[in-house]
Amino acid sequence: MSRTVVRGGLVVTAADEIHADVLVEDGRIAALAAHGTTTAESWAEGADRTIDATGKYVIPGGVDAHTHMDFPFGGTSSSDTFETGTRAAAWGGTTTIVDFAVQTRGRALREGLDAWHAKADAQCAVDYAFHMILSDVNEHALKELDLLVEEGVTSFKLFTAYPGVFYSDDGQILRAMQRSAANGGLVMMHAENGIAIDVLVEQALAEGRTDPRYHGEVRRELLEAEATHRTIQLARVAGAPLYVVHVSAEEAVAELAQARDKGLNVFGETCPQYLFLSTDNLAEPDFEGAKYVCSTPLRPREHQAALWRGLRTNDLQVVSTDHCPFCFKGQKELGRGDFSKIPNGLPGVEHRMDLLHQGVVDGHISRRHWIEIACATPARMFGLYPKKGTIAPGSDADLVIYDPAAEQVLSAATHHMNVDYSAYEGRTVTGRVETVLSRGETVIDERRYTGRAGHGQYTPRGTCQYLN
Ligand code: DUC
Ligand code: ZN
Ligand code: ZN
Ligand code: ZN
Repeated sequence: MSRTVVRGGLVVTAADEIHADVLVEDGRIAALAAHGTTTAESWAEGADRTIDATGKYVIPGGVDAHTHMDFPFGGTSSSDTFETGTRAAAWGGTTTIVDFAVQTRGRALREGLDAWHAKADAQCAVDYAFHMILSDVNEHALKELDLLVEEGVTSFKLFTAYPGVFYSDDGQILRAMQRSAANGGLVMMHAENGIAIDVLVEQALAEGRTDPRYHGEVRRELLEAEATHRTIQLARVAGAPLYVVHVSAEEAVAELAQARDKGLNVFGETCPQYLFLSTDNLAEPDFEGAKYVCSTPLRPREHQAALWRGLRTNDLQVVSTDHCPFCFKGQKELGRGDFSKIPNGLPGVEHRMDLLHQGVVDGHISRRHWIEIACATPARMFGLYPKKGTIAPGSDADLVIYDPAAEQVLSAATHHMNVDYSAYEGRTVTGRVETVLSRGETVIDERRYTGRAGHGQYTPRGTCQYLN
C-alpha cells in the first residue's frame, strides 16, 4: 500500500476550509486530520512520501466540463490533441476533463463515441469523460441515447447555432429533451439563434464588414437571449433539465435567472474568457482580433460584472473553459478577409483555476465558491461526485497544492497548450499551481511535469445530481 501525506496546508473544498493534513492511500483520500494532532503525526511517520503544503492551499483537482481536444471544426481541427491538452490541463491543476464526442451527420452516435475513444484512450495525462454532440437527431439516434446514459455518457449537446453543421431545429430539440427526460440524461444547449445570425453574417460581408470584430457584432446578445429563452421553454414542455453552455450575455443570464426563480432545473455555465476578455480584444488591429473569435462571442466589458453576479447568485453554476484552440498561424488566418471563416474557439484549459483564483483575489467570489464552480459543481452536474470535485475519504486523490501568493505572467512563451498564442498574453495573475496529484500519482511536482500519457483513465459518469 502506498501512502502519501500532504502536510500543513489549508484544505479548501466547496464546503469547508480546514487546517488539516491529508492522508492518501492507494490513489484515494483516506482521511483528514488537524495539523499537529497525534493522528497526523503518526501518518507522517509511516508515509512513503510527505508533501509540505505549509502556507499553501490544498484543493481538489479541477473538473473542466467543457473541452474540445482534436475537434474538427471550421475546415480544420483544434490544435491540442488529448495528449497535449490533458498535459496542459494538469499544469493548470485540472485533473478531469469532460470532452465532446461528435456524431457525424447521417451516422450513429456509437460511431462518434468510438472515434473519440480512439483519439483519447491511452493518450491522456489526467482522467477524462465524454459528453456527446448530437448533429443529427433522428429515430435511431434517439434510441441510442438510452444506451449512452447506461454506459456513462449522460449528457448531450445540441445547437441552435451553426445551420448545416450542428444545428437542430425546435422539433429535434424537443424530441431529444423528451428522451432525456425519460432516461435521466442532461441536455446541454449552445444557445444562439444561428438562422438569424447567418442572415446578419451575409449582410455584413456584403457590406465589406469582414474584420474579426464583426463576428461579435452579428452574434447579437439578443440572439443568445432568444435561443436561451426558447430552449428553456422547450425543456419545460418536455419536462427535462437543461444546461446552457458558455453563457456570455447579461440578457441570457436574465433568462436563466427567471427560469430558476420558477424552480426549474435550468443551469448555466460561463467561461473565463467571458469574465476577463471583451469586444475590445476582438477589435485589436492587424487581424489580432481573430485570436478572440469564439462562439458565443466575447461581449462588451459591462457583461463581465453581470456574469460574476450570476455566479454569486447561483444563476450560473459552473465555469468551464470551452477549450478549443486554433493556432493564429495557418488556422485563425483562414478567416483573413472573411470573419466567418475564422475557426471559432479559444485556448484556456491551462488557466481556468488561476483565472478564477484571480476572481477570489479581486473580490468577485469567495475561496470556497472558487472550488464550488471549478470542481464540486461540475462534478455533481455531470455525475462524477464525490469521486471527483472534493477532498473527502473515499474520493480520488486528485489534489492540487496551490500557492495563493505566487505571481505569474500568462504567456504563450511559457504555457503548455499546443497553440501559438495566449488569449491572456502578458496578464499577471496572483496564485499558481505547485504540485498536482492525479489518483495519488504526482503529475506536476513543484512545477515540473512528472506525468505520462496514458495515466489518465476514462471515467464513466452517473447522471446529474441536481435534479429535483
Ligand atoms: N464555440 C466555439 O467557440 N468553439 C467550438 C464550438 C463552439 O460552439
Ligand atoms: Zn495550519
Ligand atoms: Zn458551443
Ligand atoms: Zn464548446
